[in-house]
Amino acid sequence: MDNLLQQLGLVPFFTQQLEDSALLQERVGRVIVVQRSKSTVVCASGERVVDLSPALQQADAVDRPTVGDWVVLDEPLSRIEKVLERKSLFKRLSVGTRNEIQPIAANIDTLFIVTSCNEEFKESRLERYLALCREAGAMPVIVLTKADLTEDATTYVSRARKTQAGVAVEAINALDPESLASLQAWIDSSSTVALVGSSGVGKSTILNTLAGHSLASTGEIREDDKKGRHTTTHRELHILPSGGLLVDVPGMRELRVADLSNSIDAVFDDIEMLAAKCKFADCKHEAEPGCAVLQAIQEGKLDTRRLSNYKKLLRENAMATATLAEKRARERDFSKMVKGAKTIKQNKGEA
Ligand SMILES: Nc1nc2c(ncn2[C@@H]2O[C@H](COP(=O)(O)OP(=O)(O)O)[C@@H](O)[C@H]2O)c(=O)[nH]1
Ligand SMILES: [Mg+2]
Ligand SMILES: [Zn+2]
Repeated sequence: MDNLLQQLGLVPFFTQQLEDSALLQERVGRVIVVQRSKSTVVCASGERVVDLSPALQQADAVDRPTVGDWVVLDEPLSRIEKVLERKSLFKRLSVGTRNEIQPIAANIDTLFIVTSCNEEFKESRLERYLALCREAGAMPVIVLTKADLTEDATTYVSRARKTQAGVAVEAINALDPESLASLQAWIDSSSTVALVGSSGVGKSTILNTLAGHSLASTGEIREDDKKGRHTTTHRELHILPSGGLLVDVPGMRELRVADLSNSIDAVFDDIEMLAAKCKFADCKHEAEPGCAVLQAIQEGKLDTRRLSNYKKLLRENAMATATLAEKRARERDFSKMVKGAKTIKQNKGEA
């Protein structure tokens, strides 16, 4: 197997999906950038900017290639013919009214959920990311940047640890290579890590410090206008000199959830465990008698904020999931109608 493909994280999970191993020599590659209809793919022979096959152009957003995907190109190496089955996929419900699942990064082993040791830190946002990470099938690490700018990084660490039982938390100074050694432990030679988090928390700085030189531009964000200054405009997969791959995912204002009630339950398994002890099986933990969850709040064992965020995520998820299901049903009906119309036309033609 080509060394470059190995460096890009090609593992048997993907090669096993190829009917013909000869494809490996030239037509298999990994998507490192997606911009509108063009994708940049690295193959054994190098980097190419390619289009999508007509079938992929028509496919649902979630089935189209995204950064991190392994793909098979056509013979002239000018377009993507096939997206190989993904090991994991970080995704969200699209912003706006289209209500489609939007893929963010594919085949991610570890997700660095980046936040800062300052007022930017919000448990509720971390819990949302953790549910999305669990759904993606990646391993979460909460990375607390700007630990050098505060006296009490340990307070932030213990707050972060409470967002999910057993979750890994690292406090760092993203500008200091020595401080990043703790992160290096999570990046082995064929693994892919995605950096997510709000704008300005230090994602690009982490990438640059790990790379040893500037790969992505970094900068202060302007607080005075909502536009901010988006220093990273696109998602890109980078090979680190020490091995391993890193995707810098620019700050996303909205991370809408859909189709992930099981993952939400898993992140909040402390609440789930308490709920099993409620008197009523369908307890909503609002004001019911014998509610073990409310009792835990009274006893100071559970945070009101955590319970309301749990309910909020479940509500948002249920609404989005219903909207998606409706949309899928409408699309099915429409395609049935189109097929029906075609059959009528054909029958008439034959008569
Ligand atoms: N002192 C300090 N500054 C940091 C740290 N991480 C990021 N910064 C600074 O915060 C600003 C935003 O960082 P950037 O990497 O562009 O954030 P991004 O939007 O998440 O990619 C830059 O000026 C960085 O130098 C840190 O751990 N310590
Ligand atoms: Mg950036
Ligand atoms: Zn209850």
